[in-house]
Amino acid sequence: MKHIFTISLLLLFGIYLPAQDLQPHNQQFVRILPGEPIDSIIAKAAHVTPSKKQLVWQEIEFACFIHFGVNTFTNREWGTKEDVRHLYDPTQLDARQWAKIISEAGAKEIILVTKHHDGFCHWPTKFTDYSVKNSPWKNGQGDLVADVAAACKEFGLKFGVYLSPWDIHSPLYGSEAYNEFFKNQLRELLTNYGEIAEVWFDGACGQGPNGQKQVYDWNGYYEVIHQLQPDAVIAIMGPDVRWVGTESGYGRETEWSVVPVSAGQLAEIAASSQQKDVGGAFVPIDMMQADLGSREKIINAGALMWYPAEVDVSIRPGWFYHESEDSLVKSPEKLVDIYFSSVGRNAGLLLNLPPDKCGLIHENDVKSLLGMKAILDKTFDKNLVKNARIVASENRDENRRELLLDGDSRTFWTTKPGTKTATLEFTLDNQQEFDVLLLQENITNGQRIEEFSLEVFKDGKWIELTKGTTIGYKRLLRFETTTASKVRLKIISSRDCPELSEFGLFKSSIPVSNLN
Ligand code: FUL
Repeated sequence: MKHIFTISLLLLFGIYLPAQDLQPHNQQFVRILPGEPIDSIIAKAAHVTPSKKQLVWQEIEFACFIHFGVNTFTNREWGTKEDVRHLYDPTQLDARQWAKIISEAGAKEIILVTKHHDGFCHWPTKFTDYSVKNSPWKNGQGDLVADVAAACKEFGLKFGVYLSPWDIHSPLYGSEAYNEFFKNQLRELLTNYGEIAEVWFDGACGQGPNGQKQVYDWNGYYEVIHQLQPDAVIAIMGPDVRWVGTESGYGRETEWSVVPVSAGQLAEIAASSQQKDVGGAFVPIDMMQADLGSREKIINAGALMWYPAEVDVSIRPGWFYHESEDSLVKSPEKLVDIYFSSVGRNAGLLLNLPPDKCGLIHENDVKSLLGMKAILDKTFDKNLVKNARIVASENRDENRRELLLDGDSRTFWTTKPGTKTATLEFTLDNQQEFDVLLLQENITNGQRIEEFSLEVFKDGKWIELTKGTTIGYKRLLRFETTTASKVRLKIISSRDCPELSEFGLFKSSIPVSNLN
C-alpha cells in the first residue's frame, strides 16, 4: 500500500522510477521538485525534447510571411474602423508569383495574413461581409486564401495562416459573441484549405469599433486547431513556437529551446500538451528577456518545456507595402546576416514579403531575396571537411563519427554514457580556406551543449578561432578567413552526453567583415 502511494506520488511529481540508472525520459514538459538537486534538474533539462510537430517545424528553418490587405491600398501599417473594402483591387495579383519566388529563395513555408487588425478577410467568409466578396477584386469572386494554398501545393511549400484576434471592424468585438465569431473563422480556414502547418496568433489586443477590448478565449481557439489540424503548430500566442522577442531579425547568441516555466503554469501546460482545457493565452515566459534558459534560470523553475524561437522580420521597414520604402528593401548581404543570426542561432526565420498594390512582390524585394539565396548557395555549396579523418576523444560507437559529415541532422555522434566533454579532431588531405562553422545537435534527444570552441593547428600549436555557447538545431559562426588542414572542436560543457549531428566548415562567398 505504502509502495503504491509512493509510486503515485513520484509519478505525480514527474520523478522517474529507477528503471535504469535514473536516466530522465525524453519529453516535452518536465516538472522540477521543490528542493530538487541541481544535477538532477540539469539532467532533466538535457532530456526535454520537441514534440513531433515542433521537430517538423524546426526543420523548415526558413519561412516567408505575406502581409497584404486593405493597408496595402490605404498606405497604412494598422487599419482603422473606416470601411475601405472598395479600395481592395489588386490588378495583377498572382499568388503563383509569390510561391515561385519564395521556393526559389529556399524557404519551405508561406504564412499568409488572412485577416489583419483591420478585420478585412481575404477569403469569402460566411461570418462577416467585410471580406473579398464585397471588394472590387475579381468582382467579389476572389479567394486569396485558396489561391495561396493552391500555389503552395504547386511549389511544394507548407502553408500557414495568420489570423489577427484583434479586430477593429467587427461590431461583436468586446463581447463573448466575438469569440464564437473568431472560432467560426478559424473553422473555415482550417477546414476548407487543405493542410495547415502553422497558425500564427499575434499578441496585439487593442480596442474594437465600440472602444471595447476583447477577453480572448485562447483555450477555445486552441481546441478548434487541435481538433481540425492536430499537426499544425500554434505560434507566438500559443504553446508550440515562441516569439524570439524582437522584430529585428536577430536572435540571441545563447538561444535555448528548453525554457523554464513557473509552477503556477503547470496545470495549463499539462492540459495544453494533452490538448485539453487551458486558462489564458499560452505565454509562459517573458520572451523579451536576454537570458531564457541558462542554468541560473532553470534551477529556479517549476517546470521546463521545449519552446523554440521564431524570428519574424520584414524585408522592408514596414510589414505592409509602401511605395516610399521601395528604396529601403534590405540588401542581400543584410538578409544573409539575418539568416546567420536567426537560422544560425537555433531559431526559425520568418521573413516578411509585402506584395505591392498590383498584387505582386516588387522587383527590388525579389532581387534582394534571390541575391541572398545566391550568396548562401555559394557559401554552403561544399563542406570543406567532407572527406576529413576524424579522431574523437571518445566514441560511443566507432562508426558513428562519420555521421557528423553525412548531411543528415537526425544521425549523430556521441560519447559514452556519463561523458559530457569531448574533442573532435578533423584532418584534411590538404590546406583549406574557411571562415564559417556549422554545428548541429541531435535535438530529437534534447539540447545540451553549453560551451564549445573551434581551434586550428598552426605552427605546431592549437590556436582558438572562435567559440560559442548554445548550438541547438543549428549554429553558424563566422570568423576571420583561415587556412589550415587540421581543426579541433572542443565541447567544453554539456548538460549530458553531447550528441552532435553535423559539423561543417565553409568559405563564405562574401567577405565576412562586410555583412551589415
Ligand atoms: C505585429 C502586428 O501588429 C504587425 O502589424 C505585424 O502583423 C506583426 C507580424 O505583428 O504584432
